[in-house]
Amino acid sequence: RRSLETRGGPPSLPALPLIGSLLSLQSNQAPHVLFQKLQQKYGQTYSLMMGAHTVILVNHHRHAKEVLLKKGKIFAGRPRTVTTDLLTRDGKDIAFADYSATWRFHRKTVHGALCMFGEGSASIEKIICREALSLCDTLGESGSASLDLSPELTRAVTNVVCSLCFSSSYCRGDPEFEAMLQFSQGIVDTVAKDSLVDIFPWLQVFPNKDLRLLKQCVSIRDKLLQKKYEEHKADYSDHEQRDLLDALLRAKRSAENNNTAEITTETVGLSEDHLLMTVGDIFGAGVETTSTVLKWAIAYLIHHPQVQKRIQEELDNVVGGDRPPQLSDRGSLPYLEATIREVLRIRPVAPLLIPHVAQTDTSIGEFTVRKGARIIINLWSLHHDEKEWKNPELFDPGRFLNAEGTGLCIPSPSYLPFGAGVRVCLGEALAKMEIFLFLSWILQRLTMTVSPGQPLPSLEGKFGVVLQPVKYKVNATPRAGWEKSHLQPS
Ligand code: HEM
Ligand code: PLO
Repeated sequence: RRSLETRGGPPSLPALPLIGSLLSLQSNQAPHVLFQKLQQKYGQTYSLMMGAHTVILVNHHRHAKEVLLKKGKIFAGRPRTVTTDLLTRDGKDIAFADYSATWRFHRKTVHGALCMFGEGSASIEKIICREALSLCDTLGESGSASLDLSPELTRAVTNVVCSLCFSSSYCRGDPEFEAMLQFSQGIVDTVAKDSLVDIFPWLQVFPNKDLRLLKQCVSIRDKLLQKKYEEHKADYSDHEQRDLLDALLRAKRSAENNNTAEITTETVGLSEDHLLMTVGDIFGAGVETTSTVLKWAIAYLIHHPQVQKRIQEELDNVVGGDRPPQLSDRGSLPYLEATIREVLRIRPVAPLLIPHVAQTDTSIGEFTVRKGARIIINLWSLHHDEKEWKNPELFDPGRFLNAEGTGLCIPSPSYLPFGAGVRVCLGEALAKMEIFLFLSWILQRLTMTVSPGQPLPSLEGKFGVVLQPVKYKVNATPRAGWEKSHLQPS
């Protein structure tokens, strides 16, 4: 009977040919594309060995949902890898921490703090709009010069997450901000090098140069986090919770004073390391993900001026020119919302999510899975599945509109830009608010183009811990009536 239910493990790649293909394809083929192609030979779910670890690749939404939702808790573990251990002091953060009471407690605390911000007087919406105004002013002043949007977009999203985490922000040219740009890119480039699955340490081709760079960048980041931590500790008050770091400090204090209760510093792990690594996660995720989506969105809008024009017409009709867009407009701007969904489909920020680990012996579909197996959900395959998406490489926001073009829909179950289940993205709501507000403010006031003769932005992603676009330059031209910013912050 048993053999009827499960057929043993998934089809397995021979180990040696995989090494060969990984090494030869490394330069011109990103892992998510390679893993998508290997389906043709091995089926939608297959396994391979990476060092001593069994890795199972899931390329279809049915199995992906079984892993993330139906068996979410069984698959809620995370692997330890050389680079993420370096980044997070052996998994003392949220994203790269294994399933545990400590992980659950930190996730809950951060979630609570973010929710509180939504309502408070310094609401997230106000913070984002302040940064959107400053961003639009800077871009509008660029005149006819071509500029790399990346530093300005990054400063805007950094300031949002800085306000949330530390109640601080950066001015243009702030040396601390310039340093942050450097170390964060260094971390994105190197943490990604083993694509989170420990391929290279095993093959011993992990270049020491990269590991050294990662250590350097992590040490600069840690000094910055430590500085913020000391400042907060110095003027902490039980009566006022200014930001996320205060929320974590309060949780730490109450655990320290409450050694009889269930929540003690030992049981939930509220060491200084845990606090630092947790804010480090939110800070890093807050900056790198949102800025990446904005860069992809603008790159696609430049390739598809008719989409940009239709969003601007929608904004003109719904918001007009006398006030800036606000969160309550979100429901009335379906075409903009559909465009955001399409950007998140065609260029998912985390094309392989973060690897999951089976916490017990279990199964995926008819395949048995052993405890400790690493599971990679290939979101790229889900979002580019030809059976689910007609012409998947075509950028078409219309996919997410109903037949009349007046309302939104999710046309396929093969769509999970933020993951799902126990490990679903913790910043989904925040990210959606930011992307909506930044894009609507920009497109109300400015039109993005490239100068005649300049190349269009490349749409080929640079694979890493986030899938980033290659650097490009644009012209930001004020629209009629917006030649000089005339809306002051309220
Ligand atoms: C995890 C996507 C923005 C914080 C994830 C995962 C994905 C994702 C796919 C992994 C889910 C899994 O492993 O199953 C995105 C996208 C974003 C975004 C597409 C922007 C559009 C943010 C922001 C924050 C954030 C702004 C910070 C507030 C996190 C954290 C985790 C996570 C902490 C780890 C959750 C855990 O392991 O328990 N995100 N994210 N993300 N994200 Fe995001
Ligand atoms: C980005 C570089 C920072 O310096 C450190 C950092 C922390 C959290 C990571 C983030 C980096 C990349 C994007 C990640 C995020 C946690 C969740 C998020 C991996 C490495 C995603 C998209 O899964």
